[in-house]
Amino acid sequence: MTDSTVRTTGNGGETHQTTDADHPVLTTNHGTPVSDNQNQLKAGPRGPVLLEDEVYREKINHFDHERIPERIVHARGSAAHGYFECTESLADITVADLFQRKGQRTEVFTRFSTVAGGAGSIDTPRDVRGFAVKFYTREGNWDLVGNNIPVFFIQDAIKFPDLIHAAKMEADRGYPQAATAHDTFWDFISLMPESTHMIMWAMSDRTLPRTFANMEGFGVHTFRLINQEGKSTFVKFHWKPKAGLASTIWDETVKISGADPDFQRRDLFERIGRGDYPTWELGVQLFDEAFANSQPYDVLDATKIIPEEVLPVKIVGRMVLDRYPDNYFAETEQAAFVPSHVVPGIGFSNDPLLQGRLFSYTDTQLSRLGSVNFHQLPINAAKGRASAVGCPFINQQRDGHMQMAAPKGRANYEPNSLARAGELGGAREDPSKGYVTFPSDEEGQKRRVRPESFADHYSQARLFFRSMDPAEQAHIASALVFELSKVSLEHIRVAMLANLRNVDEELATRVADGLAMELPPPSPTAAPVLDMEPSPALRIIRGPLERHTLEGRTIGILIADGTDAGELKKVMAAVTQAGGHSITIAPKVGAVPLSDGSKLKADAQLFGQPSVTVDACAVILSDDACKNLLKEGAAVQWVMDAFGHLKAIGHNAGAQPLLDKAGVELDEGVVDLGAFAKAATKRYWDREPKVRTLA
Ligand code: HDE
Repeated sequence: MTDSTVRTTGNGGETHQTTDADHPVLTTNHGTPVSDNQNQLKAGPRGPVLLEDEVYREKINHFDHERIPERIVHARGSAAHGYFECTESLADITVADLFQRKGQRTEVFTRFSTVAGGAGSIDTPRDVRGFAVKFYTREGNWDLVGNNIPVFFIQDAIKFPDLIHAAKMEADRGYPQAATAHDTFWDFISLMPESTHMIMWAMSDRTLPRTFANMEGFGVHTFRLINQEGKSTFVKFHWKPKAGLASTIWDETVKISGADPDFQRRDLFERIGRGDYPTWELGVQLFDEAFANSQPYDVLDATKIIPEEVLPVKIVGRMVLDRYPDNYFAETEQAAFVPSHVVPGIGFSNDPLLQGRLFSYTDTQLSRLGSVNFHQLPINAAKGRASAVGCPFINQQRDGHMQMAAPKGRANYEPNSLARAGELGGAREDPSKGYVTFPSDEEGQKRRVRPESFADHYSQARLFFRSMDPAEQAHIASALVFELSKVSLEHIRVAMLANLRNVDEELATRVADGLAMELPPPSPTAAPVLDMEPSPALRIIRGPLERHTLEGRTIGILIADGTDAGELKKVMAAVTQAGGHSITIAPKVGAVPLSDGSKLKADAQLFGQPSVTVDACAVILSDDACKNLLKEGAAVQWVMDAFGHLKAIGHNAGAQPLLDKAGVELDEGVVDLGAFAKAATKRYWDREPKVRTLA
């Protein structure tokens, strides 16, 4: 090849130059160098295409097969690499390698997801979020495949296909995508009272997380930790976000979906790019049989929590996500999380939902990834031990579709004695280091039954609702009104109101009022409904994880021609000093002439960066620019939404007419620029009753 080649494109003989020194030679998948990547092989310039064109056929053939089946649930996801660091040894409780030494680090890959929508759906529907962590420990991979909500809809895995069919788009019409506000979902829920506790969470602000970094994560089920002596301790896992819990307001969420369907994925990518690494503490609730037996619910029932006030969460580590994947498909899409993948020192409880999951995930990978060798894909491969054959796993399993390894020797069976003859003998079991299942005593008749201890479906739903801040209670009631208003079959709404009466009379009344319906008699309950002690730890608003800070937050600054350069500089400096990240937003991005004659390249354009995409808003305008923007609906809406979404608004005098036109009323959160950085650290929940009627 020469250094510089003139290539012929298909555009009527137009040519372009490339320097080959900058690029390696393009090849086919079997390594043959390619001479022309612009034209198919033809019989004559205007003649038919020839079948022998391997370069074209291979390229299109590969393209035609680029997609694999998306996940049946949790199809829409985003992920990042990072590490887990043990901050408190659990060596007395478990032999799990990653918990042995304070300061010990273990690589992780963590994927966040929505549940119901397809892979191309929006990031911000009202939905539960998946929170799946793959720990590449030295003793094998441990997948802690949890959610951002500590309970689940159903108690027994046999109902999972029904739940998901009911939640996903309706079978005949193919909609709605990524939304539970439709007949079939609420039909199923109304007939499954065990889902009521989860419904309280699903209708709360928990299903509208601001970003992935602002979510809690939960292992949901009760697991076991097993120590050197073989003693088992029950455990529930919790991830506590360092950035604090934060959610969006429904109207804001809907607008984010239109403005940026990839809002949370983009945030994860950009956050990591800025070095603002999403971080969580890992907490454990540890307990024994005696504690379990003393509670008024069953710890094997995944529709129940153990309130933190009853059993505190002990922090034992932290997870930092500091590297975005190089390739979405190879890593995020091909990552296979399998809850049955545990390591020595971690075991399962008899939770029937967990037990059902232990079968499902490997099964689904076989249809999604298409091979029993999915564990060999780099993202799924264990990293802990380097074995004699150069891979981190070693056994006598062989062959299969897409086998990547070429194990040496004849020892594809065990036991064998080939090592005695100097040949490779392969690996052997090790009773002292190998995984040992906790030998729990089990007895009973084989029957398809639900235990009596799973019968109470309402006490914890009530506990959750009554633990909420009044603003959160209003959001739950309003979400129920919204969702049930989209239910077209009247009897389903009635059934839901009947269930809600068992949760809380006031909630049921508020929802019935919002629907303009009569309250039906309460539905029958299988067990008495208890008034449990409220758990304020469950709150987001005014709760223990609500953080008033600019750290990890994005501040939007609306500017236009003639914006005061000094004022802008001061606001940006104050935001940076407080640990925040600011972006300038202008009607035209290329060059904004400022008051001092300088020109600024704005970070974003007004139409493309509505105020829903930022956490707080500053408006710095010259008198003339403000006058022009009064005629620009996008600018008026920018400010109106900032106010309606309870955000801080900092402004200079020049911006006042725009605020007036947007209906901004003076309150604690509407401040001059000097007070803005402090005001921007929170939302103004007390403003809410002034800007919208809630149920
Ligand atoms: Fe899943 N779930 N699930 N699930 N789940 C899947 O596995 C399933 C459940 C969760 O980022 C699937 O690889 C059954 C609870 C997450 O790739 C599938 C039951 C919790 C993810 C599956 C449940 C979860 C999945 C689909 C009832 C919270 C995404 C694709 C017993 C503790 C992981 C796949 C990722 C994915 C089955 C219930 C969390 C079909 C049968 C409870 C975070 O195997």
